[in-house]
Amino acid sequence: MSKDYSRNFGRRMRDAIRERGSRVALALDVLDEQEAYRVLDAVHPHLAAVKVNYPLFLSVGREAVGRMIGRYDLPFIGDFKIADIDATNTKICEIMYDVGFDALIAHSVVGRQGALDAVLDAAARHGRGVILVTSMSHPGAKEFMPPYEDTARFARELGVDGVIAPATRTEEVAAIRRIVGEDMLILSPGVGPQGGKAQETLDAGADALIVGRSIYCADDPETAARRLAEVV
Ligand code: BMP
Repeated sequence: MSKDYSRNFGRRMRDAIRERGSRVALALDVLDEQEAYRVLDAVHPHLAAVKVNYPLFLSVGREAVGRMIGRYDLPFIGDFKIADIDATNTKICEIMYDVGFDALIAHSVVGRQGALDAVLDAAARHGRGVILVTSMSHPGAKEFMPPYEDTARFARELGVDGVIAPATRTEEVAAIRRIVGEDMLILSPGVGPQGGKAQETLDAGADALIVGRSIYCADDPETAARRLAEVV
């Protein structure tokens, strides 16, 4: 077991889902600041969280992302799929929690000793969350990644706040829910262009959907986000 750390992020996400009546986390993979604000201003009332990945972070930089996080009363998740040795992971986490992310996504495949322990320790120092990838939504996830039963058990052992499980294979979402229990968040990407269906994914046990292109590429992002938020 790793050091105990606050489970505030799980609570914060579940509060946001309840209070905002939405199970949608926006994957804000746009490439400029103006576009990011155009989308966020239109859709934020229909969101439970925002996820920022390399495309936006590398395009606009950390100061701009920090300002964005400060402007919306929503949990922000940093999706940098942290997967390095401890010394490097510590630096990445210190930077990203300082930027203001409420939780960071890490890969499970690097293991705990000399890798994820550093992520959990940084989360504990900052009182923030860690979300572990158990299984990915693309077809190639079946080529080399470990069995999802093993990564889900590992997530439970580590006591992370949540896991990523694929909306494109809802039988995995259901199995991962059985393994991780009811307390742990399951966030599921893959709805829309990747082929996953919102209702099926929530029915399988996901707490929230991670949705990008179906919202920010829509002619009317506000309507797209509202309709997704109506799926419960
Ligand atoms: P979209 O809805 O546009 O397919 O975006 C999905 C988002 O979720 C992207 O940010 C992608 O990097 C992320 N993601 C994914 O699609 N599958 C995974 O298994 C894990 C992810 O983080």
